[in-house]
Amino acid sequence: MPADHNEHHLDPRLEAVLKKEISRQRDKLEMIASENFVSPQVLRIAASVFTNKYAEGYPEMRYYGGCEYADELEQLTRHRARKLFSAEHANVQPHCGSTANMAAYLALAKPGDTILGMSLSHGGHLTHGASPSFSGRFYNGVSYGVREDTELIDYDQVMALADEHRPRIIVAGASSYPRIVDFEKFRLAADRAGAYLVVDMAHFAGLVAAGLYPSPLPHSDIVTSTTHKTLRGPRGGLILSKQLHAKAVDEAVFPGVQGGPLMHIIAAKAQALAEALEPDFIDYQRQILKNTARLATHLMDAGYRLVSGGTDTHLVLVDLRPKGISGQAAETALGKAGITANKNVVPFDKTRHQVTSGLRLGTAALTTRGLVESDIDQVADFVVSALRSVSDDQALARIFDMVRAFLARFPLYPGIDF
Ligand code: DSN
Repeated sequence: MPADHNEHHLDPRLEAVLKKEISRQRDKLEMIASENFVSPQVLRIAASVFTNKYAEGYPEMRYYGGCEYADELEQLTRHRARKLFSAEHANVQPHCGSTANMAAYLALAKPGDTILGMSLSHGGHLTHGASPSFSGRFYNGVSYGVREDTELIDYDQVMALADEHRPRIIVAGASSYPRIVDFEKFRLAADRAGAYLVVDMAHFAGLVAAGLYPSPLPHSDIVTSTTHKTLRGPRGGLILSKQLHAKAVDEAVFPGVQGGPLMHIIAAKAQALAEALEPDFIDYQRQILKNTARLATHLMDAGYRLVSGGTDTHLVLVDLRPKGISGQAAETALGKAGITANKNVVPFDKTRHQVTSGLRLGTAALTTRGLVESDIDQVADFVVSALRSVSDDQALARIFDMVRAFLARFPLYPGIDF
C-alpha cells in the first residue's frame, strides 16, 4: 500500500476489464433499446470529484457541511430538468428508474393500495405492479395489456379495470411498446376512478424533450424517467411533478427511498440536460425516428413480423414465432455476429421470460454513433443474416468481421482509454 494516496496504481485486472468493455462497445452494433452512448463531457463529469461528496437532503436543507457547491449544482440540474420538460417541479436525485417509481408510489399511495399498470408480459416494466418487484409486493398490482388484434394498448380494458378496481395509481409507460401512448385516455381513466396518474417515460424521454412524442406532463400527477436511454445522460433517474406533489415527492426520494444523492451523477445529468436543450438534440431525436422507421421497413420487407406492424418510436419488437426462433437463440446468435440486443416477450407469448419469442431492437445508440438511414439498411442486413444463421457459428463470425469493419467508420470515444 503506497503511503501517498496519489500513487496508487490502476489495478491491472480492473484495467483489463475496462479496456475489454470499451472495445466491446466500439466493435459491436449496440441495439439495446434502453442504452445509449453519453457524450465525452458527460462521461468526464460522471467521474468528477463530486463522487466524494455526501449531500443528504436538498439545497439549503442538507445534513452535511460543505454542500455549497452541491447546492448550486442541484439547483442548476433541477432548473434544466424543469425547463426541458416544462415541469413545475423536478427531483434529480433518483439513482435509477426503479427508485424513481418507488418514490412516486410512496408519495401518492399507502402499502396495500392498488396500482394499475401495464403487464410485464405485454411490454410493461417490473416496477409497474409486477409480482416479483416491490411494486407487486407492497401494493396490489393489477395489469392491463394490449389488444390481441392490434397489439395496441387496450384502452377499453384500462377503463374497465380502473372502474372495477378503483386503483390509487394508474401507471402508463412501458419498456417494449413501439407505439405512442395516449395519455389523455389514461387521464380520463384516472379521473373516472379517482386515481393518480403516474407516467414512466423512461424510454421515450428524449423524444418528449424534442417535441417528437406527446408530453405526458400536462396529463400526469407525476412523471418518472431514467436519464440514460433516449435522453442520453448518465445512468440515473428523475421525477417531474406538479408543484402540488413537490413536497411529497422530495420526501419520498429522501429520506423515503434513498440516502445520499450521487452528486457526480447529478452533475452529469446537468450536462446531459444542457445538451438536450441545444437545438441539435432535436435533429438527433428526429434521426432516431427515421432510423427506426427504416429498420422496421427493412425487417418487414425481409419477412419479419413486427409487433403492432411497425413503430412510432426508437424501438421495434420482432415477433420470432413465425420463424420458429426463440428470443434467447436470436440474442445469442446476434451476440456472436457482433450485434448486441435483448430477447423480449411479445404479447401473448407462451414461452418463459428467460427464453421468450421476441427480439427488441433500438436505434438510439447507433444514431449517436452517426448512423443514418443508408447505414441502417446495412445494419438490418447484418441482423437478418444473423437471424438466418442462428446455428452456424462460422457464418456468425464472418458477420462479426463485417460489423467490425463497418463500425470502424463511426469512431466511438477516440482518445479515451475506458
Ligand atoms: N431495463 C430497462 C429496459 O431495458 O427497458 C427498463 O428500465
